[in-house]
Amino acid sequence: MIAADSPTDLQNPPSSGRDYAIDRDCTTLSRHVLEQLQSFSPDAQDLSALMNRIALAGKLIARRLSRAGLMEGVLGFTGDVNVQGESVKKMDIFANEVFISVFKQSGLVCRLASEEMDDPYYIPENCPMGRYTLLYDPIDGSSNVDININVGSIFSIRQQEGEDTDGTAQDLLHNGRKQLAAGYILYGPSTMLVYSIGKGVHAFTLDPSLGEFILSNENIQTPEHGPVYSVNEGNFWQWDESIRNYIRYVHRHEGYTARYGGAMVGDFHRILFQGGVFLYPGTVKKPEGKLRLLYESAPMAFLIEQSGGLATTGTQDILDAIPEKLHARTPLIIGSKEDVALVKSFIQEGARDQEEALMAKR
Ligand code: FBP
Repeated sequence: MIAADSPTDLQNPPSSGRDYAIDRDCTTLSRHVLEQLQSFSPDAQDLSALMNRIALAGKLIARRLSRAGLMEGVLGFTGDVNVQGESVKKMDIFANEVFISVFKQSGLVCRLASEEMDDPYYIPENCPMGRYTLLYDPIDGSSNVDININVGSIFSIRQQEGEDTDGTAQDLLHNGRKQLAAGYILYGPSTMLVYSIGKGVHAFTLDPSLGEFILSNENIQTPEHGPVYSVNEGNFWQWDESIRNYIRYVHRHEGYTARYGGAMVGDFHRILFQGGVFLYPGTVKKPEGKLRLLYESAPMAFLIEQSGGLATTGTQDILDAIPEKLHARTPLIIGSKEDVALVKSFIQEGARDQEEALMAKR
């Protein structure tokens, strides 16, 4: 079996090719979770089954996306506005319902909270024995859906603490280190599922002929530095001077290249494997930024810390940030250690300049 402590190059199998290929083809997600936990305990079985249900949701959404252009009434807007104040896409609602459906009759997840629902959704038949809460963004990169550019689903699993009798999910308002597992599904040329249970980051590729997610990259390590910077420069004049100075720096220095796909999952996926930094800073209008902490930024921060990278709000690690409400937003700077540290140095310098300017006024 594949050694868990070394990034295994799964494209160049060891000598006993035949056994290895069979073994690789049998390394499904649920099996990999159990191997990671090295246990068949009820908790391990539950987490493995939970991940398998997320994989099923991914397959159902991938199938819909792959045929959306040939089907009536699948693309476009619903005409509604969600709790974020954003116009809702039909695919957002479809994907949201899929995640709810796959957990029905599971006894696993009692409560689901998503970008598309004002309040958490309870699956009565799973409560109270279902001790897990699933937080998710059913379609990340919604602006890409109607033009067939990659999108994703982001998920985070937490233990339910307490009864949450008033349904306000106060027990979820804790930092990201409380996550038991996190990951995303990328709907791109191939469909990939990337996850972590706190034991490294691993990627699975959907094999349509098997209908199974098969292990394709194990123990992914994000390079210390990468040439890519990924940010919507259209917001340049809305940013704090320190972020503008960082962008001016990469514009003036060799070796940097811009990549921004409009879906954080896709931009993050590139950086996870090839290094670099993704930024969605706060703006004058939205100092707290755009991306949601509990089901967008915290799951990605959980992954990047496991792959050797960093994730910050600019002033604290994303995994230490505590949301004041379910749909709280946060500025996000995430990626390779050196590149995130460079952005932070500009922010700290900016803070020092502001401090000195204030002192000078006194
Ligand atoms: P959604 O989850 O509503 O799609 O919002 C998140 C997101 O689409 C990210 O995936 C992406 O990085 C960002 O918003 C794009 O925002 P903008 O269009 O302002 O650059």
